[in-house]
Amino acid sequence: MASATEFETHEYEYALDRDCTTLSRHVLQQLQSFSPQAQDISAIMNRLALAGKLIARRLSRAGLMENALGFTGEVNVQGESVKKMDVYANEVFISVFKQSGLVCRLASEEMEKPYYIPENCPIGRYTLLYDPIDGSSNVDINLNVGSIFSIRQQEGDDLDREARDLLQNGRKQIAAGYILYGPSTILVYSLGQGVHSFILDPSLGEFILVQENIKVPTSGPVYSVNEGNFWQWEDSIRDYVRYVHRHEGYTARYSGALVGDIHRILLQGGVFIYPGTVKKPEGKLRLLYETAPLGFLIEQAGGKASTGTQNLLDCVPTKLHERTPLIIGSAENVELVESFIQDRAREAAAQTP
Ligand code: P6P
Repeated sequence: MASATEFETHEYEYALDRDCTTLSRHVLQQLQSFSPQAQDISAIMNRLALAGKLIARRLSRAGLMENALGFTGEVNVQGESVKKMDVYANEVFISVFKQSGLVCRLASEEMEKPYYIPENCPIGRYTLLYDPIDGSSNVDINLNVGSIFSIRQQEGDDLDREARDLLQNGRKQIAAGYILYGPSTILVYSLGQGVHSFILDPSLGEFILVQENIKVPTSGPVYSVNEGNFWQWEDSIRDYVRYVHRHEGYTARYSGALVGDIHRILLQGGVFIYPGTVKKPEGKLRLLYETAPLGFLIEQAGGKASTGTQNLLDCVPTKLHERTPLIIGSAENVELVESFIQDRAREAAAQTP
């Protein structure tokens, strides 16, 4: 029962109102409409929330369960060893969206080809692209991992198994976001009208709004990169890392799981870099369900996302699992990295006969 003081100071009303700003309500507020598409997006976001709850529950119990952790012994289309949690999370998304009636096609890091849900196609003209568990190497050591998602309109012919309509730039995304499984489970999303975060309240089973219109600081102290790859990088990235080593005010943070590293940058500022290497100029991260959704979010939060030479949201993939280098975060920090790339490019041009 609220005390008289709480009533007088309206803390009670605030707390109740906050607890009632759930994800589905927020999406409809965002779209300021109850149109069929608004209701579709709200329902899709609700299904994503359900997937997040199921995965969060599994993660919290995995260490106590037989056969929940460790590797399956399989290798996925990325050439990466598959964790049991990768398979579970991928199946969760399929199951949750099969029942949704809303999504016609799922494209996942874990599946070579898109997964069609034909019974949904006449109604749900949407494709969900996702990385079910990003950073799964962290799962067995109880460190944070994440899910990344992107929603696009289904434009292609449903029988087009090459999904050529997905091979468009990141500005075609209707919505994008991530779920961070950490000390609490956080869902961050954007419909193109700002970036907003929700925390899962297990006692309610709801994601409750905690921050609206998040803005990434224009600059920040953090640089997040795996310096173990230093000698595989182009000279320009090495130049940048030498610069931050020699200048005050920088600090290195790198968790090995993209979503947690991006969430830190979103809130505290700085830059995350996963560059290409001399041998693999395209880098490691995948465009359609990793770098493009995160680029969409960070740009919505006032930051920048780049391949180093191109705005990331302008990248047009030639294949579903296309990879791109990623430089993402505070505008000033991203521009500083890009300046080293431009300097080296000018030097190279000047030496070209
Ligand atoms: P590295 C995880 O495998 C992942 O895709 C991202 O979550 C993470 O940022 C990156 O790869 C880590 O890669 O080469 O530094 O171990």
